[in-house]
Amino acid sequence: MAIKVHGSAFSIAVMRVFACLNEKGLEYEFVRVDMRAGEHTKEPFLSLNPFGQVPAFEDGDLKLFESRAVNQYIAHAYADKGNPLICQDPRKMAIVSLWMEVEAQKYDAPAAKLTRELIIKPLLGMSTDDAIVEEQEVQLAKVLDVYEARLAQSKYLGGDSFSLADLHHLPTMNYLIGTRVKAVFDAHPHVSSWCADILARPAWQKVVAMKNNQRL
Ligand SMILES: N[C@@H](CCC(=O)N[C@@H](CS)C(=O)NCC(=O)O)C(=O)O
Repeated sequence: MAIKVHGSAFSIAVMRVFACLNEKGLEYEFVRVDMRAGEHTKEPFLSLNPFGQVPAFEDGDLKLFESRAVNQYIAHAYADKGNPLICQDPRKMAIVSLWMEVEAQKYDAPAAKLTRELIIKPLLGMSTDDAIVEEQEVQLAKVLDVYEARLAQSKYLGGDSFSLADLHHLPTMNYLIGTRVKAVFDAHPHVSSWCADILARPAWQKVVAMKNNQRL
């Protein structure tokens, strides 16, 4: 199998890449990195990602890291496979790119901090910092106010069809919907319907099933 994803099935960035590969119907090998043992901070992993973060990705002799860049590669290289995740039309693609940037620059910071406090820290036996949670819920709500207006006009963030712009939200969304932060999503009806729609995608459900079958 030519495609390999190195990481932990619990990692939001790794799950983002799995979601993309599943949408494309591609086969891949999952190479588990034991993060609790610090394998991501040592060789041979550092040769794949010198920043010591998962995922690392290989497609034959092509080696990549940074989940969003990996997904753009997959969407372009395998454009003719599975579900389309990008647009050929430059004007339509510009809108998809815009919302991919919004996810990375605006949504991800509060969503990832909340995921860390409410999911990852408890999984690692650490205590949640409630002050951070309260502060980041306010930040997330402000971002979702903008999403609510967008999704009142457009079925998906990037346009009429599901794209990478939506997909990139799935891991944090999936984790947070199972926490008190669900109330923040639910306060935005169009956002809430969009979440239910994209979380139900078979490609995403396969990612969840894979995580649930793995040890930390
Ligand atoms: N921007 C990177 C973020 C990667 C990242 O933060 N990975 C986390 C797991 S979700 C990690 O490896 N954390 C361990 C560390 O930073 O030491 C991407 O999207 O790939």
